[in-house]
Amino acid sequence: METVNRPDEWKIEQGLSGAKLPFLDQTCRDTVAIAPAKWPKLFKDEAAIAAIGDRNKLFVQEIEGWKGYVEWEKYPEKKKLAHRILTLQSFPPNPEFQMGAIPDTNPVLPGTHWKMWHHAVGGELTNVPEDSWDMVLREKHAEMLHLLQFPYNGEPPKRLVTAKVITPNPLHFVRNHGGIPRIEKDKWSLSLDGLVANPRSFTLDDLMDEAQFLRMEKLVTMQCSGTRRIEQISLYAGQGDEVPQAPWAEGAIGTAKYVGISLKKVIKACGGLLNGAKHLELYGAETYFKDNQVMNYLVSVPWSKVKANEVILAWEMNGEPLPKIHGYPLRVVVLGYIGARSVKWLYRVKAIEHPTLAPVQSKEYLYFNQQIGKHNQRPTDGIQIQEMPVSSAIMSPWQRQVVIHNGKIHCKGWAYSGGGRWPERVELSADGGFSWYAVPNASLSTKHKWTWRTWEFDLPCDVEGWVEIVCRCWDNSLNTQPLTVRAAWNWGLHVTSSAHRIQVYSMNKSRARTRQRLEKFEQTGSPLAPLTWPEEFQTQSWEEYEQFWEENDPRDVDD
Ligand SMILES: Nc1nc2c(c(=O)[nH]1)N[C@H]1C(S)=C(S)[C@@H](COP(=O)(O)O)O[C@H]1N2
Ligand SMILES: [Mo]
Repeated sequence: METVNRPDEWKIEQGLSGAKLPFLDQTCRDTVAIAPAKWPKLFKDEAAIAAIGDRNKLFVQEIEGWKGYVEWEKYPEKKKLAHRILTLQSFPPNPEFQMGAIPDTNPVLPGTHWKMWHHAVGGELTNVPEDSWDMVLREKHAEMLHLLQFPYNGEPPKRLVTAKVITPNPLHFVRNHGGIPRIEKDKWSLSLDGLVANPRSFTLDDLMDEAQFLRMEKLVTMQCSGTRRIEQISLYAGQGDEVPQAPWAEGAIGTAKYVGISLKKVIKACGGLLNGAKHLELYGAETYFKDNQVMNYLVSVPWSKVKANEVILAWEMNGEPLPKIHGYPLRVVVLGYIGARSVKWLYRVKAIEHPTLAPVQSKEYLYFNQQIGKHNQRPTDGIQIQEMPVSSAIMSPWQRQVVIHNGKIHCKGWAYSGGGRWPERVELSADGGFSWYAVPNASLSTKHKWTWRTWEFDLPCDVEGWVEIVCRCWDNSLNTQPLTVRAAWNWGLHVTSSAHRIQVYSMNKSRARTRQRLEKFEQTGSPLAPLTWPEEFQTQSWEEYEQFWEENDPRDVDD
């Protein structure tokens, strides 16, 4: 007899290949299995695309010296042409990783769609994917974990996330929604328009004129609201935002000293806002794609935030001009808000009445409640994420790591709170969150209003075997973190702010028997790692075994 099941049947039944699992529709008299769709055959209407015109003329560099910048917001007609080109053809799927295996590669995900969309629109965007990757290799550290090659999303490895309180520029995480424009500083200018009294534009020299604008220097932690998303993905698949749900670990956070000026002062220099202006729409120069539409990267921040001098226009990062990948020549830094509002490659600020309708603001970076999913979500069901809640993470040891210790496991990590709150206390537990130890103040880095605190701690752990180490933070408002990922899970896969849990195998060498056993491994040359390698020696002599039963009651008794 031959087996008739598909070879991966067992994995499918066990939910290990979730994307291949049929849906069960139990709403009819007989249950119907809905098989996963196959990606449709690709099509491309070459003739219709050619008829639209010469893409090298249609989609040109808007301003000389601004490589990779195509202006879309001013030209609705041009947007329509790009949309038509994108709908006259189809594209292959991105790899499934939320309900399947994550590739063993670095870059982890290639961003197939995004590369092809750029190539399809062509013109100035033709070389953007390749150009941007070159820039990554030039500006970032050789040990970066490239989660998504294009648009580039990368974080430092855990070992380096908190190695320094101030993150060196090459190690600062990067989160892009498109390419990396290359703008010459002397050709750059910023325009302010919309509901301002006197619309005008500024060169970088204008903004750097200290007689006009007071310099600001701030130490700021920037956190992407996708930080630690992998914990939500590992639990359940979700939508995330459009850029293939970058499977961030704990490294989408970094701290830098920025130099610049307050956006409020620049608005003042334009004669202030007109009546009704409540939001500032911020424009980034690269091209973003959503639903076959092209656009520039747009978000908005409330005037109240700007008025408090908490929105900075920055040109310097850790004593250097902004790296190109971080927004050169000028970016926004919004203190205490999610990274998404800190627009890079800023070229325009427009005063408007309401939060922008641009999709990054209105359809992404939303925090849904748990009854909201793919089949009932509306953008208005989500809270637009601005300030991040209090959070923390363990950077050492790692999930599933075996730790040999003398009764205390040495742990390292970070803690952060948004909105100008800061970590007051960091606590760790070695028993899944039953008993907690506070990290002494001396083991936490200095407090600042807008930054994280890094920490180290020797966590008492008596037991042998698998333990769950948990970390949580209390901020200065005494907010703390939900205890489980499930409690914070949401369809958008944002704001993974639950207490950080890792499972670690504890080998406690302060116990005589463990110490002796470790010596035995050494004497016999029996490999210690991996944990599952069988011991190559007896763990008890027969004499000891028999002696035990002589001294103790037998296993079973007769009456
Ligand atoms: N123009 C532009 N600005 C942007 C983005 C972008 O894709 N384009 N990404 C935002 C997001 S989501 C984050 S988390 C931060 C990341 O900043 P970094 O790449 O300098 O670390 O930039 C924000 N500013
Ligand atoms: Mo982000």
